[in-house]
Amino acid sequence: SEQELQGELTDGFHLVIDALKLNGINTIYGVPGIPITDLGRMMQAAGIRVLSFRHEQNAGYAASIAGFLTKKPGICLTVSAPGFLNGLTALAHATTNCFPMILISGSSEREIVDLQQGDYEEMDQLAIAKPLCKAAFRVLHAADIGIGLARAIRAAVSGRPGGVYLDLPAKLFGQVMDAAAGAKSLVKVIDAAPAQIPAPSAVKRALDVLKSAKRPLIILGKGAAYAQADDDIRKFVEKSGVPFLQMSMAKGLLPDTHAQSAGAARSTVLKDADVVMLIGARLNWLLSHGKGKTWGDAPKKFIQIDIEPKEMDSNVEIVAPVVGDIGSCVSAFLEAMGGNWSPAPADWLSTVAKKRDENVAKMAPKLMSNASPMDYHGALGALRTIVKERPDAIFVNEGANTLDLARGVIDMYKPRKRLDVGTWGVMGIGMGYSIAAAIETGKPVLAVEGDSAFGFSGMEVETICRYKLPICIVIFNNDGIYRGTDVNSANSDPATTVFVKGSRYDKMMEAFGGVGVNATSPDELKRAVNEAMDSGKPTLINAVIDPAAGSESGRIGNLNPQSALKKK
Ligand code: OXT
Ligand code: MG
Repeated sequence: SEQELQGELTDGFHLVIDALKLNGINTIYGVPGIPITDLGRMMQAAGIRVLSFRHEQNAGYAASIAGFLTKKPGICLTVSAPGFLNGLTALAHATTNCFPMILISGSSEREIVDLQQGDYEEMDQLAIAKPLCKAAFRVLHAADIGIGLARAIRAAVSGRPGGVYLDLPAKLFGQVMDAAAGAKSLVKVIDAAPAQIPAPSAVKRALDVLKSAKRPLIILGKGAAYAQADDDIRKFVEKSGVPFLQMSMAKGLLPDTHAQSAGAARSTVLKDADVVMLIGARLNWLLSHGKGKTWGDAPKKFIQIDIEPKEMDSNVEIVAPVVGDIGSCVSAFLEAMGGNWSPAPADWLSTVAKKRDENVAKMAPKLMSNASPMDYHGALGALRTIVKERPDAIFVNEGANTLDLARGVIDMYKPRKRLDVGTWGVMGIGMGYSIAAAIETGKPVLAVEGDSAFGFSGMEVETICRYKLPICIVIFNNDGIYRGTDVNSANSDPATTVFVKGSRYDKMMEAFGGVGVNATSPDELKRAVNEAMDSGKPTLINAVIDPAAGSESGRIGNLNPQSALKKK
């Protein structure tokens, strides 16, 4: 009670912990060291789950995806300068992908840093973080810790979510203050992400445009998945009768096998649609900026639903902008549609379905191949069945061919089950995402990784074994980046895209007590994955893929600049 606290003291360490707990933050991803080692220990003692990683970037990616999965800011805790910089990539990634995250870094003596006198790990971290995140704050007085964290939480989750940096100088932790005053200084953030209700006129305008369409299309982005408005989104899509495309991390919002799914008729719907409704999807490079060859010649009208007003008209004209949070917007649509909405023209839906079924049928035989060494389709055909049978498992995916082909082949059945490289197409999210997904959801994780992609975070297999997480990693080992067949004819160095041939990544897992398997055929792969998913034991399967099977940059080879002078 307040009376008991009279005369008692608290300090920065305890106030940080109390402020986090008061706001329901009970999991931290980080790497210990000066000046936050004791903070980590004390957090753990106070009942916070502190996941200790091998590299801050992986802890940061874990925090970012924890934010996506929970709508609460994922927290990454690092030391100063180098640790901070290691975490910063993930913070920028969170901001780009609109995931709520807070990077908390210890920092060195302000007086010395500002005079540039060469302190231990000297760096003006606040200034460096600022351009890479939504907001950045520094707390200098213990009495401001409560406000500092409240501001960080609000900035991370309200409006369009993103990354926030919170700078805590070493000196802050030891600062002592009266315990009662300290307790009073803490802030429990109320309604951290207030609903943003769309204007009724905007809702009506959007529905009028949708109603006028002959060939409408709905595109669901990961913003729609983030919203956790799954039932209303499904109701809205079904009531509209409009074919839908799901961006990579939106897959499963509605099952990929849904009658209205246009996932396997992507180029057809993008070209031929006359009205396109974007829900939590941005017209960035992944959608060819809403123009050019991908979108065909026929004129198009875009309706866009996004929480960020500045998103509108970013690439092309948006004839019906609807600004608000996705949950509020979609429920407003449902209400405004009323009881007698006539669904999209049936001939368009059947044209799309026909194209989709053709593409699915074309791919089917490739997925049956039991050839050894495996090609991508043979290996993915085996995994596709496993995911179908285990729709609650989380599917993590990175690589080039390993990513692009898995996206097409592996159907998702439930929302927020597919986690991948996101807006930047970044390699290195694999183990951080897998760890956070296991921790935050308690569900088993299947991570399908290119051998290059895995290398960016591979050391975290030790972390996975240490925490005994139910993660099964499958490495599509084709001896390199895109392919394992390049040759350098200039000298004896290997080509820049190839790795040691015949590597056995499974042995890395065995080194830490996990299960390692070398799989050379789809049957072996299937058996090993099923066993891992049943046992929940940390497992790494080295899936041997034909080094010649992949293509340059997977599905995005067109983005490589070409030299006109290149020797043939
Ligand atoms: O309609 P059409 O005919 O067009 O057909 C489409 C669908 O309709 C159809 N489809 C289907 N058919 C049948 N059945 C089903 N179920 C079905 N579903 C779909 O299939 C086609 C394709 O569909 P899709 O995929 O939806 O459409 P499309 O056209 O591909 O979509 C466009 C995009 C842009 C939306 C999509 O391609 C996309 O999301 N792409 C993301 C690409 C991406 O982000 N790639 C990662 C980056 S690549 C590169 O940068 C790499 N690096 C460099 C690097 C990076 N990234 N990061 C860092 C920190 N450092 C360096 C590196 C190092 S990749 C990489 C490593 C690669 O090596 P690995 O060993 O890891 O991997 P491997 O390649 O395996 O060796
Ligand atoms: Mg590879």
